[in-house]
Amino acid sequence: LKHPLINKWTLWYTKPPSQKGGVGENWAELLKEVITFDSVEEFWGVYNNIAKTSELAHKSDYHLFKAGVRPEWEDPQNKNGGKWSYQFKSQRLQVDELWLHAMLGAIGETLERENDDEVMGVVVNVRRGFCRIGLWTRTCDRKDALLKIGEKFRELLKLPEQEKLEFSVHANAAHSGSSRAKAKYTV
Ligand code: M7G
Repeated sequence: LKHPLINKWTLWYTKPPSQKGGVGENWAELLKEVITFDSVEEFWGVYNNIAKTSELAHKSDYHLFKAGVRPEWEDPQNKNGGKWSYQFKSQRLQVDELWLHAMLGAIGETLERENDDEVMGVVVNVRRGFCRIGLWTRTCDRKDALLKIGEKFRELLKLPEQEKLEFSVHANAAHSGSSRAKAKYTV
């Protein structure tokens, strides 16, 4: 018996560049599609068989996106969007738990109201000395809907009062070549 998910989801992985760098090492070539699933059981099957985020090398990412949406700014369904993100000093257990909660919120569709149609996917970035968890949305100026989603994401991650979640616009990140674009909203 399989418990169907409302949407089909694809897991992606960003491979860290090799030490030498070189040809075939740009963003698009490091991004790998892993698997697509549409049931709770398949989700756990995948989860139990891949490396934990805390075991990944620096510069790795996992992305869990709705099937048919590439986890990139350039995708037609992302190009007008943005992301909520939370950056923190990585501690093994914390990142694994936050990432699991983020994925469950996405596939369980608990992050938005039924007609919002905003959530594109969730991402975890493993970087030197810190991690970042993000939630990508389809648009970047539906303030009320986006703030509600940010609040839900905060609750899901169980962030303490003093921690901030920031919303940034993909177009700005793409322009500045970095994800550290200025925050448009904060919750
Ligand atoms: P990041 O992984 O968002 O954050 O971006 P970081 O700065 O903490 O590592 C790192 C780099 O990856 C960017 O400067 C881009 O070169 C590349 N990159 C990241 N994303 C999400 C994209 C994307 O959606 N499209 C393209 N073309 N490059 C990206």
